[in-house]
This record gives sequence, structure tokens and C-alpha cells, in this order.
Amino acid sequence: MTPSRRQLLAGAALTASAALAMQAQAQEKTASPAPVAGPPAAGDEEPLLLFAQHDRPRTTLDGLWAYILDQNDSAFRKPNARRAFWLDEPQKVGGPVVEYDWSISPRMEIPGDWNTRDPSLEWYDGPIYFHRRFQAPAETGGRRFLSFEAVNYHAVVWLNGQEIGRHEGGFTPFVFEVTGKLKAGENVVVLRVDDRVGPETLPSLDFDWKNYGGITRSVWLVETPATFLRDAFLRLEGGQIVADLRADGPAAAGLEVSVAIAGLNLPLSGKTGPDDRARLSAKPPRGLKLWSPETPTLYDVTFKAGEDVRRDRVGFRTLETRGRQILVNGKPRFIRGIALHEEPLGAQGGRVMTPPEARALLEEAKALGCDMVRLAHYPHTESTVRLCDELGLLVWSEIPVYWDDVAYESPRTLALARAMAAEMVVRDRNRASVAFWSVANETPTHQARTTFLRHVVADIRRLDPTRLLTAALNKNIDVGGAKAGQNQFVVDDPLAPDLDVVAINQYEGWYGPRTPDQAKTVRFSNPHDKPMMMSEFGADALYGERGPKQNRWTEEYQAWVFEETLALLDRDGFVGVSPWVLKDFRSPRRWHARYQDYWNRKGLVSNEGHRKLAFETLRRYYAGKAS
Ligand code: GCB
Repeated sequence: MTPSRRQLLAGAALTASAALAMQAQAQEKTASPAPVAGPPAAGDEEPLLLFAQHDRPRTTLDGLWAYILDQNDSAFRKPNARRAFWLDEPQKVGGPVVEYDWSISPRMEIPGDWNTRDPSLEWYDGPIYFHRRFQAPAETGGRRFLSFEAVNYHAVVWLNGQEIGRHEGGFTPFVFEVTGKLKAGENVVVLRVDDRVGPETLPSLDFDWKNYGGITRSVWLVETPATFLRDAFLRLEGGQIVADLRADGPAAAGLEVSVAIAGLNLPLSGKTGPDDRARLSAKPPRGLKLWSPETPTLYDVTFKAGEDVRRDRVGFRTLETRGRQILVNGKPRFIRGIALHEEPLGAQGGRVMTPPEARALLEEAKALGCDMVRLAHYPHTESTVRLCDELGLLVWSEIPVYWDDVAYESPRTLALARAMAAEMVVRDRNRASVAFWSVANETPTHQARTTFLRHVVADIRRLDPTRLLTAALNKNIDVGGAKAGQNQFVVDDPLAPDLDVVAINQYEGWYGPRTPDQAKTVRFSNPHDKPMMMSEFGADALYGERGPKQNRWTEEYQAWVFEETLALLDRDGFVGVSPWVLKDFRSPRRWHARYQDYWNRKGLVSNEGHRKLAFETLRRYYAGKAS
């Protein structure tokens, strides 16, 4: 396989010999910092993510990894054999000093975020090196890949002392090919993980959630045949069942490919063209059962590309907008959403979300009567999205282009946003639950930002023309509304014409000067002939804090905000809402020592899962809305 564009752009590899040469050159001399990660792919290439990876032969690399903190980032900035952690050199008798020893370094359970795995690292931001030995299975003539479901935020990966790649972005998967690079028997993989954000990262410097660092999702060694099914995208589009397949490898062109959907007899077979791709399509049979939140039907599907046979479960449904309505399977629907961060219930928070932990949260969403979850503000783990497929929850999935600190003028940051969007879409576009791709949250409305986001929107439409494109916009943008005393908020963001659904976040009754009942006098309007959703509203309440509803931080106040806000949705033509937020979540920018203590308390349930009064307020409202 030719290296991907991203790998080529990944900057000079820091190999063992290069590191030693640098050491000879510049013992302890302060070098300018090495770029932490090379510029990511420009978004014009689909990332290689190994289709249906869960169904491939693979070896887990989860478990205990040794780790070394490098708070000053010395090893990377000033490479020196004494601290070349990626070389895993033992101290030799009579040899030069080696100032680390992987065999006695502490160990951490991976996947894991270091902030919760090691109490002394609760607020650590910086580089940590991780090390693991593993046995490679015997060669079978196929290809092998190291696959990372997510590492927050910058990752540099070495295999047996050789750098094999870098990745930037904490919430999407990446894969490096290691065919021919594994030794028979024992191998060593080392990662440098640096969770520090900066002016050009996504998210950028300021964001309202805890920046959990580490190898936060699973790691695998995956095997494929020499030529394999790199990607498949199966869906209902334009009245047809359509499958786009792409093979990879020496026999990828002119390869026999097919898709068989259990119980449906469809003629979906053909050959890939010279571009290694094939498009197969067929008229859906009458008996096709559509996926919907009420009946989340999934079909067992077998994909074949030459010898590579992969299985997955896929649902079929349609999504469209008509004027100001959202239609699922041709029927207008009011979207009953709730937002959540990727943080399980519990005293600690944390980033790792196991399927049972995700199920516990999604079942709270179901108990509220939701048919949609907004997975804020970044792509959540793949198993959560698969669970939404099974449970019948529509999904809003988002990239972390968040607030106004983002470097909207930076080509590097744009390339990063495009790469993240591509990784999100290619990973999840076979999930019927995914209904909304969101490109941003509460961003300013200046030209540079709008141009930036238009690129991302165009990429996503190219990769997936079947979902609704949206962004959580600010309500109080200055075009035509939000003038003092006018009580008129006009959602007229210059990005709106590029989107399918106009969504706004609004916190009248909490951050604004108005009390919740005064907030009701505010009128919202949307000059675009597009559906309008309220993608956020809410208020902080500490579970157990009770009192008159006028008292902030009480459960009563929060329930009051919910009552008043929900009451205006129909009046102003909203066709969906996703209040903020299902569960209290950790955030370093929530400073109130009594009520917050570094937790955002806008949850309808506390971090430990106790329901607050507003839970019932929303449940009642959704019961009245259920279709
Ligand atoms: C917002 C953000 C969300 C915050 C929330 C809040 O508008 O989109 O990420 O957590 O407000 O609690 O202020």
C-alpha cells in the first residue's frame, strides 16, 4: 500500500538512528520544539479505517501499559539516548547512563484516561509516554495494522524503535500499516501522548469539559488479506439501496465484490473499476423494514471483496427536510433530544465509556422519552453509536469546532477539522441512527469562520449525501435581532444557507438578565425556510439543593427554566430540542466551590445518576410529543 497522504505529511520520522545522531550533535543544547504533529490530511482523501474492523481477526493491545511522565517534554524536544523512551534500551554494564527503565515503570489500564486512572494526575496536562510489549501472531501473507480508536490529543507511535506515524485529534480513530515491520514473537510499541491544546488545535484553548488525556479507547493489531475491503457505505438513497465499496491492495482493481442483505434477495454484485471502487445499487424490495426509533430494524449484511468477507449490521431509513419540517421515513417528526458528554456515571467522571456504561446513560435518555441523543461536542466511541442503532436513538454527531478561540484563519486548523470530519463520517456513515452531522458549536459569525465551516460542510456532503448537516449556532447574533428591549432573536447566521437544519443554543433564564418566565417573552424566528431546532438550553442545579424556584442552583430553578423554555418551542416553530444536558460532567471552568466544584451541574441527573426535578418536567413534555 502506498502511504496515505496523512502519513507522508507526518513530518520527519524520529527513528532510532536519527535520535542518536541528534544526541551526538546537540548534547543538552536547547533545540526549538519539534512540531508535535505533522499537518493532517487536507480532507480530500478518505481515511483508511479498515471497514468492519470488529469483524476482522485482531489481537487486543488493551491491558496494562507502562508509563513515564515527561512534564518538561525533554525527550521529544531535546532527544538524547538517556531518555529515548521509544528505543526501550536497558542499562548496559559499563555503558552510558540510561535514565529510564520500562520494566519497573508504573502501569496503567488501557483504555484509560490518566486523570482518573492515576489520582496524582488528576489535573495533569502534558506529555506521557506509554509502553507495551506484545506477541505478534504468525505471518499469514496478509497485511497488518495498528489501530487506535482514540488517543487524546497528539499521538506519536513507535514500533520497535521506529516511528510509524502521528495523529492529531482526541476523538477519532486512526490506523498505521505495520506489514513487514513486526518481528516474529515479541514486539514493542511506544506512544507519546500529549493532551495539551493550543491556539491551532480542535478544540482550541477554551472549552467546557475536562480534557482527559491518554489512550482513551482500545488499541488493536488487525489483520487483513493482502487485498481487502477498505471501506463500504451501504444506505437507502434516491429510492435505491446503494453500496459504495472500495478495495485496497495489489488486486484491488477489477475485483469481484458483492453485498448480501439477509432475508432480501438483491442483485448487489459487480467488479471494482480501475480506481478500486464499485457502486452497486438495487431497488429496495417491498418487504424492506425501515429502521426508525420505534422499530430499529437492523439487517445482517455480508460484504465481499475477493477473499475478504466482512459482516456488519445495517439499518435503512430516509431522512429529509421539507420546508421547516424534518422527515424520518417520509413522516414529519418532532425531535426529542438530550445532549451528553462522553463521561460515564460515577463519582469520578472519566473518559472511557464501556458499552454497559453507555447503555446506562442511553437508557436514562430513553426513560426521558428521547428519540435523539446529541453526542456533544466530539465523536463519541463507536460502540455508543452502535448501541444507538440497536436502541432506536437518532444521533447528532459533532466535531470539536467549539467557540470563538478556534484559529479560523489557519490552513492547518482547517485541514485538521476536515480530517476529523472525514474520520467521523467514514467511521459511522453505516449507522442508521446517525441523523445529523454537526460541524460546530457556538462559533462567531465572521467571514473567516464561515469560509472555514463551508469547507467542512462540502467535505461531509461529498462523503455522505444522506444525512442532515447542521451546527449549533448562537441565537443572539447581531443580524436583525437581539437588540435591547426588542425581545426578538433572529437566527440569521451566514452559515445557515449551507445547512439543512438551523439549530441554536440559548440560555435565556440562566446566563441572560431575564428570569425564566421573562425569557418566555423572547420570540425566536428563522428567516430561512429550514427546520429550526433548539440545540441547547438549561440551568445548573445541584442535586438535593431545594428551595423556592427563584433561588438559583436549586432543582426548582432548573425545572422552572425547563417549563418556561419548553412552552415556547411550539409557539416559535421549533421542530426539535436537545436540552443541555443529560448528566452533570466535569469541567475545570466551573469554579463555584459549593454548587459546582469543577462540575457543570446542568445535568438532569447528577453525576451519580440521581434524577433532578427537571427530569420529570422534560419527561412529561416528551410524553406529550411522542409520535
Ligand atoms: C454552551 C456550550 C456547552 C456548555 C454550556 C454551558 O453553550 O455549548 O458546551 O457546557 O453552554 O453549560 O454553559
